[in-house]
Amino acid sequence: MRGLAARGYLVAVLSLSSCSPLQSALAPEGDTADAIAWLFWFFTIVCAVVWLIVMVLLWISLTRKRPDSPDPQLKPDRSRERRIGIVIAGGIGATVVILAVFTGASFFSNKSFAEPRPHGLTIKITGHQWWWQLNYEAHQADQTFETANEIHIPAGQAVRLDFESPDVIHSFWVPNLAGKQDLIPGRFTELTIRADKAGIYRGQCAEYCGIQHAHMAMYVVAQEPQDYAAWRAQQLKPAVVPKSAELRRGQQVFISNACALCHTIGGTSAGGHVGPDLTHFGSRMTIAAGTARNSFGNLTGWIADPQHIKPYTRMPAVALSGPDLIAVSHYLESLK
Ligand code: HEC
Ligand SMILES: [Cu+2]
Repeated sequence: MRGLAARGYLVAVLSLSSCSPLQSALAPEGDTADAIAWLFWFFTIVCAVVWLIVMVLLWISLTRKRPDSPDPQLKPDRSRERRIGIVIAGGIGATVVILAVFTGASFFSNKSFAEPRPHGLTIKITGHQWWWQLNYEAHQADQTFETANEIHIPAGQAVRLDFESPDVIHSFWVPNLAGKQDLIPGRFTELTIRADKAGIYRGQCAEYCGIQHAHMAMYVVAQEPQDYAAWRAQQLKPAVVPKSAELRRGQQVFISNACALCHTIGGTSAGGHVGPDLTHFGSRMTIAAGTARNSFGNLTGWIADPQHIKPYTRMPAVALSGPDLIAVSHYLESLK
């Protein structure tokens, strides 16, 4: 037990010291995150300097030699009093100026990204307990599509995110790209993000939203424009048609069980809207909002007993025979 705890501690220290940029507001990769990181360092450095000055003054006043016996008449030394007054007034003045500069700096950097900006793509993001529904919007209905938890965007372009929540308050936070934005039931909120370069940026819900709040992660996958275009073209297609007997059986299992009441698979009769759209599930990196890596083993485990992997998730276990479970897992993995 001791050994395990010690190893856990070591892992924690190592991962902190390596300061993984995978999810860090201090490794900005987009304009909004730049502004926030700048603000952070500005506040930290100014406050550190102020603290140092105060500590030095404190040290001087504690160690300064005083006269052994005070003046018996206690006559105030006018010029000394004036000097003390100037120091105190200077301290108060400096505090007021620093606070005003801080307020201005946060106001203007917030203003720079809180206002709607010119953008290309708009994605509607709906926070559910405990996963993210993504609807890519377009002027033509046949250019729209739905996916979940993995937000692909073209690198270098501003993308607008429109937020909605049908249940409780969630908060969208991808620290490498931007600050937090709440998703509030009954209200529309928005955020414009831009990733400077291609990469994968992890984020997670940042407002406690129920028991599986910690398992409500998302990934922003910023791609070179041509890679993004290829991904988008693939997402617009209906699900691939099963090519083997095993995959056909998997599709049949999906359609003839409760799965189809909660999930959509484009091009099939499965049209439920309770859970994530699975039309291209096989192309996603994770299962259940970052809870597990998307692998065949994890997927069978998830379908057999979702409550074990993510207790209280809104997906119930559906009783399937062993071969049916394997077939449906193969089928879902084939949906690239
Ligand atoms: C009552 C509705 C419901 C039923 C029935 C249901 N699911 Fe789900 N499913 C969900 C919800 C809700 C989620 C999101 C869970 C989460 O992330 O917390 C989910 C998540 C999933 C995921 C992960 C998707 C992703 O992108 O992360 C897969 C795969 C999945 N379900 C497959 C199935 C299969 C196969 C069946 C039938 C055997 C099934 N589901 C039955 C509601 C349901
Ligand atoms: Cu949450």
